Amino acid sequence: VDALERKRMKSERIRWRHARLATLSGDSPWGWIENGELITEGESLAWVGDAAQLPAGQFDAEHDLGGAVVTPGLIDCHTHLVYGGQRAREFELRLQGASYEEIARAGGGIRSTVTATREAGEDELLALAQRRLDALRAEGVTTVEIKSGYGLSFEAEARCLRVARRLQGADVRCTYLGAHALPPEYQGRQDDYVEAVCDWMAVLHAEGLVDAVDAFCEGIGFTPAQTRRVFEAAQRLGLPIKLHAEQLSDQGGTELACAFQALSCDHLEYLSPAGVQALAASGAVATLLPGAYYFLRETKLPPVAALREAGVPIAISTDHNPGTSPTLSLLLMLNMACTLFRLTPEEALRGVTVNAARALGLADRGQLRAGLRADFCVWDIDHPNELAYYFGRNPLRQAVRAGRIRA
Ligand code: DI6
Ligand code: FE
Repeated sequence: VDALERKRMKSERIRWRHARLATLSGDSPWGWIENGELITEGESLAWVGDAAQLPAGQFDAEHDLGGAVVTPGLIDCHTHLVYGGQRAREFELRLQGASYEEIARAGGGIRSTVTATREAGEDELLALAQRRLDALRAEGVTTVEIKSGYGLSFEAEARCLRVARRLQGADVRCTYLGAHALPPEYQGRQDDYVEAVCDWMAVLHAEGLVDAVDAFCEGIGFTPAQTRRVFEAAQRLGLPIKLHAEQLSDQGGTELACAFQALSCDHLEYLSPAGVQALAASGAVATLLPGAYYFLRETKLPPVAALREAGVPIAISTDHNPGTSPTLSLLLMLNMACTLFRLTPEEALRGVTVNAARALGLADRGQLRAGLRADFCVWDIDHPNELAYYFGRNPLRQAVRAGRIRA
């Protein structure tokens, strides 16, 4: 595409008519517009509204959506998409009674994926991750967050982040999760490893590979004091933070993260009332991960009613990873968020659009509204509640990313 053609595409005005819009904007249920239309201008939404109010003007093209339901493009705001190998054997061991933590302490778990990831070349990791991303994309994901954390050396973390940056077909936000587990070469030297994680962070950031910083604050992960050091390093670099918090126990990680203006705290099964209040006061998003809850056969539910009561925005994500959530279906997570966590279908959809955008600090997407990016999905359904109703069925007709119909 030459420069002139690019310029033409940038300003192309396209009318998308005969749509039923779940804008998720405003206060009405679903932000619903029954006789809706969209106008895109290049990569952005120029107008969204009722067909009766369509502004006059010329269009470069028109698409008739035939009354289909349109939602914002889906956002998977917490994944670990780049890694080598898989852990089906560990799943078998857990089915025979071993716990996730026992396996981790015995040197399996995250560490076994670290070994497989270090052995894989960059192009091999890219091919594996691209296939996983394509599966997410097939259900309407237009933006995805991807964490490092299976390299755990400077070189291997950099390789995983480079792979994330090279992926095609969705907007990728890269999160540095060096503090995911202790690599074997640092055995017995946790604090030295945390120092290394902070040193690497500055270099990786200088190379343009980091959009946010995360840590695993847990008995089998890092202590609140160590997590604080990671956050301080992020803060010095001006990087936003997120946290794997209160997944297996209440460590007070949420309160700590909120003191650093975290974008989100994720998992939260063991979140205390004080943690709920910290989230509410700071405005951080609570990201719930029903896939990990299900796959670990957890019984302790995150405090959804308290979060709702306190007005904490709730996001939903796959947490795709080989150990605790090997799913590649964000739509399945909508269903599980309702059946397991008792979210409403509307809350679940907000969790993978407007609130997921907020969990990534992205103000330019997540709703259908003039001025935002033209990322949207066209679904073969009659009502948006069907997105959470089906499981194992994909009603996506087409996805539009930055104004372009995706291949
Ligand atoms: N919590 C999780 O559920 C994943 N990471 C984390 O900190 C699991 C990672 C794995 O088991 O490979
Ligand atoms: Fe995770």
